[in-house]
Amino acid sequence: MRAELGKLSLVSANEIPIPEPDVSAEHPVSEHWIWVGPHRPACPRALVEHMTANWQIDKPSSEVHPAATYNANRRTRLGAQFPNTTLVIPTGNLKVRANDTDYRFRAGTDFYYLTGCHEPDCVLVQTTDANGLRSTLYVPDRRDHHTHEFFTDARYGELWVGARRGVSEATEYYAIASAPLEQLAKDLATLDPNSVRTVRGFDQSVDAMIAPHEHDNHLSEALSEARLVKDDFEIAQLQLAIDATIKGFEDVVRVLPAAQDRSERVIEGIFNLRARVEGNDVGYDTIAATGSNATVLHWTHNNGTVRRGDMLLLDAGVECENLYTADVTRTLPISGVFSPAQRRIYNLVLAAQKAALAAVKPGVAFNVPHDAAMRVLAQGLIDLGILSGDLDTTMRRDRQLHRRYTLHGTSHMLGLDVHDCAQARDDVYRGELHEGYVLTVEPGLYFQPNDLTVPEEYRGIGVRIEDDVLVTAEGALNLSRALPREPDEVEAWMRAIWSAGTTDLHL
Ligand SMILES: [Mn+2]
Repeated sequence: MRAELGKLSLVSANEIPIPEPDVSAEHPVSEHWIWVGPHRPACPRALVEHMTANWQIDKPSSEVHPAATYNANRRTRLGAQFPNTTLVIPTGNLKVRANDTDYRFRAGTDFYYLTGCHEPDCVLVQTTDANGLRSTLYVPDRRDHHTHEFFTDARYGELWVGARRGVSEATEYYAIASAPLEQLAKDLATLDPNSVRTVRGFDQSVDAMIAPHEHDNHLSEALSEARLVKDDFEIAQLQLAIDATIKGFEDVVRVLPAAQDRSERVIEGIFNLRARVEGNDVGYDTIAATGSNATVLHWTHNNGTVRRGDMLLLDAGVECENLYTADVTRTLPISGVFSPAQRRIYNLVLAAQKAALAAVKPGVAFNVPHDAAMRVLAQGLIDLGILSGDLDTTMRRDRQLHRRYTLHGTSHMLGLDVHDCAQARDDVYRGELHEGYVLTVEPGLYFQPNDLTVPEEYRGIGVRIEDDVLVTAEGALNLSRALPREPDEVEAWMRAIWSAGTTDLHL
């Protein structure tokens, strides 16, 4: 992709006449001009020469990615599952948000799990055969000062978007053999199509290079299932993300008085600010739902008004630099004190969560904590007069009337993705829990504001309590336990933050 810059000397201003641009996509260069794209004026060759010369070259860094050893082990384990096969795992491409601006790029999870690489367009290719495992990371050529794209390409040019790692830098940093992406199609063409599997749907150009195979899904299943058990690095990263999330919840409480009578977006903004301030991002759109918006499970409009007598359901998670995300929910009284009705429903959900948490341990089926939570909630709904009949009838597989108010499952896996390991086979995902799994425990009750089966005092109340739990050898460790859950503790925690003084954010 280098511009063919012949050996021309700079042209002095009084040497006229220079011919008008006569370049095009078909004839991209001429003696005096270089074509740089549609709707763009041709670029003077003299400027290209000036812009691409006399830059100091930094000494290569010897830094290595903190997870490089873990990534190599993951590639080895994956390769062992696919003998005599080439696996092609793309990260995906930039996606247009509007016209010529893209969304912030977030690496494909499977690709990232095996490489630690954040750059768009890259592709991991690994082959296991009689000679063992060979992995190659295909990375795009740099758009540095060796090409006019350095300053003429606003999407990739390094003067526009910053330097990134090319082949030699990637080899060093990710501790993996690397090759130019531009060589990928040629290399894949030499392979027997029957021996290639890929993860489809991330990169159209890679999908087009590889004939579909009936067992392509085995690769994404294997990758999701490999991620079920978290290694030490992953558990530490999840704890970092959770700790940063707890700070965000504290920030939200701190500004809650200032957010009253304002939009829920004040709350969303404060949580997300904490994520950004610490060099992180959010793992999913923050749900900042007050009042009856809390009964909308994925309320991300966050445009309701924060009112003193209501509760705030805040479902938010920081995604750390290495892409592991927290997923935590607390339901807080905006005034700092639960009303009796709010407290009654809150305590019911808390009892369900405790029942579920107590059930998490190795060897039990994925559904056991959920069933424990649902029995508590269903009994509570009967006690409140919302459901009639006895518990066993309510819980019967062919009845399940409590689900009008509980709405969702109690747990999902958590890791690089907020809903992690989603491509795992169902009998594996929903099979027994094992040491090293990380899952959420998040029962809820949701009384729609117009639900005529619910006593009026509870209509519009939505409560969810969500923690992130590591399955240990003996049982479970609640990684988000530092965030208060007991209603008295929640109220005391809010009081303590407020009595320490609110920050003046000029909201
Ligand atoms: Mn969740």
